[in-house]
Amino acid sequence: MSFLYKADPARGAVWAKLFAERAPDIAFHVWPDMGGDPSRIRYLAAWQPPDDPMRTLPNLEVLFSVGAGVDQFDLSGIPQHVPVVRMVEPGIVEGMVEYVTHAVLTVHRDFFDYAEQQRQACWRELPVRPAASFRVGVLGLGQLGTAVLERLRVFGYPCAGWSRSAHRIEGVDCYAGEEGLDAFLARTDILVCLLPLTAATHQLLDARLLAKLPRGASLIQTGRGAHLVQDDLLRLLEDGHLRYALLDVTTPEPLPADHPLWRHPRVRITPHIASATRPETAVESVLENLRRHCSGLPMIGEIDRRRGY
Ligand code: NDP
Ligand code: OXD
Repeated sequence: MSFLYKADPARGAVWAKLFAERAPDIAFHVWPDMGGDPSRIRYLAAWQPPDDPMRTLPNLEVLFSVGAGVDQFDLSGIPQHVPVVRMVEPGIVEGMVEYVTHAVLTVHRDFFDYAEQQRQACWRELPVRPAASFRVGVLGLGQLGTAVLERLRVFGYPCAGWSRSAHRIEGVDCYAGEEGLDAFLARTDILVCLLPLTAATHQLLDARLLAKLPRGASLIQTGRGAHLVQDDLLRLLEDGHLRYALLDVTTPEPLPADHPLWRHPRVRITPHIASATRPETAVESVLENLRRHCSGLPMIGEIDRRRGY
């Protein structure tokens, strides 16, 4: 059986080494090398599949995303009989927990103000507010949102989450669906977006939604750029409704050098690095799914095409 990897070639080389150690019977290729015969490729792990994927790989059986999201795929070119699997693996979870924890602490412990004070060589203590006074709310209770909340809870932040279907997480107030959204927003001082990008979540974070947060709330955006209406964010930051925004994803990526978000004093931007798949654990997860696929079992992370995630 042949497996094709089509994403960052340096990471591909690490995957190749891990496959050689852990599954030497699988012929592993890194795009554009397809082992001379593309019709032998049965499995593809990609960030972007090749154009016209089924013409290029006529015997493809499974499409794996090398990331947690699948919104980068044009699913109209992938026939229904080819399952699409997002990345579920502990490495990507750990990275996101670290990023969001740092972002929440940045807001809570006044690191925006201290950075400004440092620019002015100003040595001034600000009052420390307890974690209990920052209510954190996470949009999305999947592998990432749940892990983030479980960690933040330990710091003493009052924690809540919002999802499409009802969830129960110890120590976290769970809200669901449109009917739960307003109450969730009204109790949230630090909003974290960890939703997948779908037709239902595209531009969800607009002025109407963000205005439902309490005055002085902050946004941590680690989902996808297209969740957020950036002009609305700028307006709400200007009129003081929102205090800070920490953005790991933007529209477009990279954000153009002259975009006003870059220089906004209450915005922090990182270049889509909140978390990434870790090859060691990702390969383990893909190999487990290959075993499941070969035994006719459902794979972990298989997406539901009607929902889009
Ligand atoms: P999951 O599929 O595990 O979880 C998605 C969650 O979002 C689920 O709880 C789901 O609800 C909820 N959801 C989806 N649609 C809606 C909706 N319309 N209304 C309410 N809730 C909804 O995804 P992951 O946790 O693995 O990843 C989430 C996203 O994080 C990725 O899709 C990607 O966009 C982003 N990401 C960003 C990275 C970065 O570096 N910036 C890195 C990795 C991921 P339910 O539980 O009811 O199904
Ligand atoms: C992902 C990402 O979806 O890195 O994994 O954004």
